[in-house]
Amino acid sequence: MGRDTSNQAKEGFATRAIHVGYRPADESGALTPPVFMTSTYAFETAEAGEEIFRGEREGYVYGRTRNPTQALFEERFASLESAEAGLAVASGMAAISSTLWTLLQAGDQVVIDHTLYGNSFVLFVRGLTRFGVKVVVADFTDLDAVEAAVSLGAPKLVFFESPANPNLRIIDVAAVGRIAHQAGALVIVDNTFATPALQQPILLGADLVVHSATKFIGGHGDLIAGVVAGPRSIVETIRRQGLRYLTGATIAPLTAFLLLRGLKTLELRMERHCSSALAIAELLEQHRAVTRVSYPGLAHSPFHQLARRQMAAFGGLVACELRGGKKEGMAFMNRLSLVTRAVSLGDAETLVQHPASMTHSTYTEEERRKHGISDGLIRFSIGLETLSDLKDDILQALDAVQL
Ligand code: 4LM
Repeated sequence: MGRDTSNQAKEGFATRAIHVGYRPADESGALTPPVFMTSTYAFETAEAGEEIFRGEREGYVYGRTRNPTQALFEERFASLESAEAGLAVASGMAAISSTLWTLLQAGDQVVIDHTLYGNSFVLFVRGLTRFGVKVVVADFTDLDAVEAAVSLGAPKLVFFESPANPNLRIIDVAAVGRIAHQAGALVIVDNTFATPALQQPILLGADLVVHSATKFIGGHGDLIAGVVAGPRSIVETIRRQGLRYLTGATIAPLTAFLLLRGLKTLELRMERHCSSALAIAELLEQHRAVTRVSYPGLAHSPFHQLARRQMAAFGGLVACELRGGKKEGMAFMNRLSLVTRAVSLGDAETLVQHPASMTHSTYTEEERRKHGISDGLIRFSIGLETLSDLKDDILQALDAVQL
């Protein structure tokens, strides 16, 4: 499915999202690349099979590790992340766990930011710790704290999200990267909230990027998938170990096809997610029922300047707290009628959820308090609906909150 790639570095993001790796003439003329629904691949001869297994010859072996539809998505996605190579897997958690199982062993130390998606957090602090990995948790918005944390041992890797789930803290990717690299650690960034349309961590100094492709990359709330991108040698090691025999968390060919479809409109969708999110953040801020709004696009956000430096726009998620707290927040959520009460994000539909009892319920109450995930926090994933309809729904629900 090769396409002349000599021009690709010069082509724009949306062009690459639509064209990298395939042109109709490569196949039957079909505008859209085929979906290869196959579990195994024929070897031309027994010897050819042997050579492919030994890595002496290019070729597909078995569907657990590679499929042509998946390979096309991986090539295209790597181009968008400015990475050498990509690996698509069954979920965001599969991307993270396949990566960590490959890179870590008992006795290693890692340093993580103190707000991560709830299941990423417990994978580190209650999963990997069972197998002898030491996990140091620090507030990555404080570079002195990062410095202190990496100097506690010789960390193998640092891991963080920016914007971070659920409260949209922004981490200085370049600065954390410098500190981590000085300590000899690999830098892994979960880029789910930004997507490569808004931020390319590898250009800022990160080594590896991981994603829940379930979210904005798929973009339509109809699949579960994950991606890793970075240097070819590391990504292929994750495929040969993490995916092949440590997790076996293979992406389905049809899901890879849907991700290719999602990529075509990613830049366009992100523009709408971001402009509507800013408008909703401003609307929330002006309402007397709201005590706090977290959105890096607001000029007075403590993260605004940093976000402007490292992101093209500020993302589709907005978090807020209501006067009173959790009870009023829940009542507000129950009043919404167009906005859907659901976890996940990045869909066409606007979603709202309560992190303390939902996506971040894996944290203990004390961890949530220490890590700044308040009980009253409400998180919106702003969708693609007509903005005035979203505003009307949110306003009527805020007006109904009893203060
Ligand atoms: C949610 N998030 O927040 P899969 N990394 C980040 C995430 O937000 C998520 C994953 C990885 C939510 C799911 C319910 C920053 C998930 C995990 O769900 O395994 O594709 O991704 O609402």
